[in-house]
Amino acid sequence: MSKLVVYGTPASTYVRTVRLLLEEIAVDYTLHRVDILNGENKSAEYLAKNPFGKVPTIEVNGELLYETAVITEYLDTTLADRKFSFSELMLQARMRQIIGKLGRNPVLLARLYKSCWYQQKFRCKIDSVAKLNVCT
Ligand SMILES: N[C@@H](CCC(=O)N[C@@H](CS)C(=O)NCC(=O)O)C(=O)O
Repeated sequence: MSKLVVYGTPASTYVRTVRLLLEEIAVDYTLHRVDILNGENKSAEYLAKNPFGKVPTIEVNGELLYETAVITEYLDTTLADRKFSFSELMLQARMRQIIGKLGRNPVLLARLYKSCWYQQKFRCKIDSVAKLNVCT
């Protein structure tokens, strides 16, 4: 696999989701900043990568992929033997549901993370969060 590129704004929860997975898998990648606050995501250059103008988009082996749930599924399958996915269909669906709602409602997300059920089922390795330094 050629070096992976993640296009996006570090603070975006969707971008963080993809980067957290990459940190967990321990794969080398480049973050190419596309700042949604100054409209870079609507530039012709970025729209050529993702016609919806949303972040993240990844580039892997010359292919472009967008939509966080699709990206994470692809990365987990190709790089981690689905270590971070569920085999049970309902849990798979719930994971996609959470990923789909990530950027929409941070308060709901915080509540989800605090719930015991989610902590047990989606035990994430918080160490990765510290590595990302998403504010810079
Ligand atoms: N369905 C997309 C949503 C991504 C998304 O909404 N990203 C936000 C950042 S958190 C974005 O690009 N916003 C810029 C805009 O809508 O102009 C995904 O799952 O990747």
